[in-house]
Amino acid sequence: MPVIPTPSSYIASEGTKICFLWVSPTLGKVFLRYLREQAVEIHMLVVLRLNVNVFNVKSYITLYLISVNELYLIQPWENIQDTNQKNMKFCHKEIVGLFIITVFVLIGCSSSSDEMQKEIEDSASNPNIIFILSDDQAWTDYSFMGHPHIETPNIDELASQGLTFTRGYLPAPVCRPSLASLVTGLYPHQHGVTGNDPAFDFDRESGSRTEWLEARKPVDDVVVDRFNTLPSLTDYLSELNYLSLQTGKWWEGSWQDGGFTHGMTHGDPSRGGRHGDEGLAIGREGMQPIEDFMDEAQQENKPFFIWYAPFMPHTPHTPPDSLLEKYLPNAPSESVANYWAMIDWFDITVGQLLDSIEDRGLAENTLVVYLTDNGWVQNPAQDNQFIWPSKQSPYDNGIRTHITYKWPGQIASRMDTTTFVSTNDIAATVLEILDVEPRLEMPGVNVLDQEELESREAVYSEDFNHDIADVHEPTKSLEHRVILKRPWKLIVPKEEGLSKEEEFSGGGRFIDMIEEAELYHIVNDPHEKHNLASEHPEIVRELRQRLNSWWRTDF
Ligand SMILES: [Ca+2]
Repeated sequence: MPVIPTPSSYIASEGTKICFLWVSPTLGKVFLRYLREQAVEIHMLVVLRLNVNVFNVKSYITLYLISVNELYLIQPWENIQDTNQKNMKFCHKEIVGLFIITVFVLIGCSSSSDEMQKEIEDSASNPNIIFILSDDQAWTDYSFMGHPHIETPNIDELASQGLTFTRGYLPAPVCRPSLASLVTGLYPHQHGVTGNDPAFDFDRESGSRTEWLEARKPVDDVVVDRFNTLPSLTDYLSELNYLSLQTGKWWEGSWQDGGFTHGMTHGDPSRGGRHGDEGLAIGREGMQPIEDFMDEAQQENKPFFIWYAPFMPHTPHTPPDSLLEKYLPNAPSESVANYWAMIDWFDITVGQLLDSIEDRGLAENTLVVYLTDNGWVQNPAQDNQFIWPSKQSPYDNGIRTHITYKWPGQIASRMDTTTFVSTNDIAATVLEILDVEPRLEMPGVNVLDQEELESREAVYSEDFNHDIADVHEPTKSLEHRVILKRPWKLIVPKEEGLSKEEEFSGGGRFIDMIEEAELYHIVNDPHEKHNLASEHPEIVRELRQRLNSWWRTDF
């Protein structure tokens, strides 16, 4: 993590020309670029970001500093409550002066707003972006990844047409943290969404599902409100004039809360809101909301972003009978056949979506990104249940996925089976494509830059309890940290304060922790059969040091 300067250090430094803007980081970047082109001498641009939730004073203002090539978020989320009062005072005290300076600079660069507008208009040439998100599927469970029975022709074709990394890693082995990382490009310990549900007292014996959801909401709002103060891809895209559609899984309130311009998920617990509600109909009940949205975006001649995160192949495993019958003869059990058939069904919907893009003549100007949010190994003896190790585990069946970037004519087709990449790279790569510099605390790299890709030494992952034990200290429920440095993978359990002591309250279930660090030659041993920790203590030591220098837990 970079050293984050405090506002006062900049105020105090003499001779520094500072510009303050009440806009967003993206527009701040555009403005700074213009100032540079005009050779206006300015050392620092401060962007004061107004958050949408005006009733929550504690998260009202987020403050950014943009230096020559860097963007600092002054208030990382964990400090918001502690430092907010100070920053609010800072903002009030300085506001008149800041306003005058801002006006002065704007007057001095009289055409700046026109230039900024032009930048926005230029964004009409930006590509459409589609995220296709599988939900609960192991990295092995595709035809092109070698599965002997599951048929995924559409996802296979997508993978072959794009830049596909078969060694992709998720920042978390469970849905909600993984998706939160995808839209922010941050690890869970940075964005604070570490589990699927908050832990809270509730008698599930006597209470209904709706009562549980309503009791959950005020606790969960701490997580959602904090998360929504962070800039996300949807914010950047809105500023670049995109229309954006949320479908399927979404945990952080409604689609409006998530910064989308269109969406399906309302998030209201009295109507079943938790992780997608009405959005979960997409795919299983057809693709019409996406078709309608694309109609509108094309009519308005605007670039668009589609979040396609259907509840597939996720439970309930309820495939059409024809697909189940297709897999029953080869599957070891009906439970497994159901899971395989769900993957096939999901693949069919992916084909429908891609065909529609093609039919509309949009394929050439559309970036399609594919990934799974976390893994899954079907329990052969029990419908809709997984077995260890898969989801909720730090093993590859929990955190590995292939990642595809397809953009015809812009991204060369290539199957990369060796480089370790992270789904945190997706946000960084998309921002680079949009000519928006990623924030410094974003750990991902632009995967289209081969040099940048090859110079990265390691990627990481974090495994927390399914439930967030303490929403005010979300990292307390950590279970394992993971470092992947080719050809090795090290899994380190949290040494103390075991989260398994925490109460379980959510929709998931408790998973055991490992006792000692485990080391795998993950290139030669992709299914993690041979723990080599005792044979290579020096490698364990070196990787553990790297892990600690990345994110040290000291609680
Ligand atoms: Ca999932």
